[in-house]
Amino acid sequence: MNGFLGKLPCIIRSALIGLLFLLVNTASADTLEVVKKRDVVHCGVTTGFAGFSAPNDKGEWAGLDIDLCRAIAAAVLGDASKFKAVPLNSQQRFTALQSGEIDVLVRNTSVTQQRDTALGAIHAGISFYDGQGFLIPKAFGVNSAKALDGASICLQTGTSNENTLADWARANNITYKPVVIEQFNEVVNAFAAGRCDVFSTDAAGLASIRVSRLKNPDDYQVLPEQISKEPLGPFVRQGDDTWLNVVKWSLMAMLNAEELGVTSDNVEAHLSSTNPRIQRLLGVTPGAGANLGLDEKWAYNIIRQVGNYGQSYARNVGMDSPLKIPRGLNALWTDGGLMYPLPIR
Ligand SMILES: N[C@@H](CCC(=O)N[C@@H](CS)C(=O)NCC(=O)O)C(=O)O
Repeated sequence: MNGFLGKLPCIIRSALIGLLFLLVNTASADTLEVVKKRDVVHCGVTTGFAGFSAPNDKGEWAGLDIDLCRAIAAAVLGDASKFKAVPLNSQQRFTALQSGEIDVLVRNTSVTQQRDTALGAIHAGISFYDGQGFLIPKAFGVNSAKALDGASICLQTGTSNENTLADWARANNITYKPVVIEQFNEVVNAFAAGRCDVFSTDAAGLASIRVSRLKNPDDYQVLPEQISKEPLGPFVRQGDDTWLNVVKWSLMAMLNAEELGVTSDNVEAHLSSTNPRIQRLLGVTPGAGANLGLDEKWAYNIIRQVGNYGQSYARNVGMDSPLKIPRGLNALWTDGGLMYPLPIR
């Protein structure tokens, strides 16, 4: 089957595998029960993208996406460390979800109509709003993406970046030479060695590559334009609404906690809060946990062990991190951003 599938274009291959998966698995889809029995969440992440999912100095996986893996583990198993990071390159990620190798894909993955429908996958919220951009050596001497006509552009196989760039170039009458490489390390090395003029992927990813992968970050710049919307979020398998809810509401718990000013440091004190919203979030007033098939301390455990969304953002990609990405669209709606936590009631 691999030989036959291997000859098909990537999207058709993924769609076929998705269909096969759905036919085989619809009846037995109960990821929550599987995870509870296994006592560990299998979380699909990148092969190493600093700020989002990468091993830190101590060799432990860390990042904004990893914090969501940890949050799901805390909600379901009461212990944020009970997750296994399964590193996947861009090309492998949906197949790993379809085959059951992972329970959830938490990796800078853009929600698109095709991915949300035809691959047997469905998104469970947006954890980071991004847009596709361009990283160039300053010596290249341009300040606008429109000046990239004729450039060679490095991209990774299996990303939405390939099609988005092609659409944008066509619409703007720009020609370019795509240099498409499957493994992330190899794309970075190709760019660093000057085998392409430009690297194009999500802007936050480019900020991460610039700071963590290039020898002299100051010799490079991310161009100001973004050519697309890239709403990044976790994906689960279609047909498993209970698990979809667990993942979705774990993210919502982190956002609600930020909105309510509940942090990992003050959550203990908030247990005696008289605010009914905080009482429901922390399980002091029961109900939300039972609705999800979880312990009433599900959100308390997330906040205590992982923190709220703002804390996770600041330490991984924001001002307390090397990336220093402003909150921008990822600020709460009350601060002019798009993060609008759905109410827990
Ligand atoms: N958001 C885009 C791009 C995400 C993506 O996969 N980016 C590449 C960087 S070019 C990546 O994260 N690679 C890491 C890896 O393969 O481990 C998508 O969902 O396709």
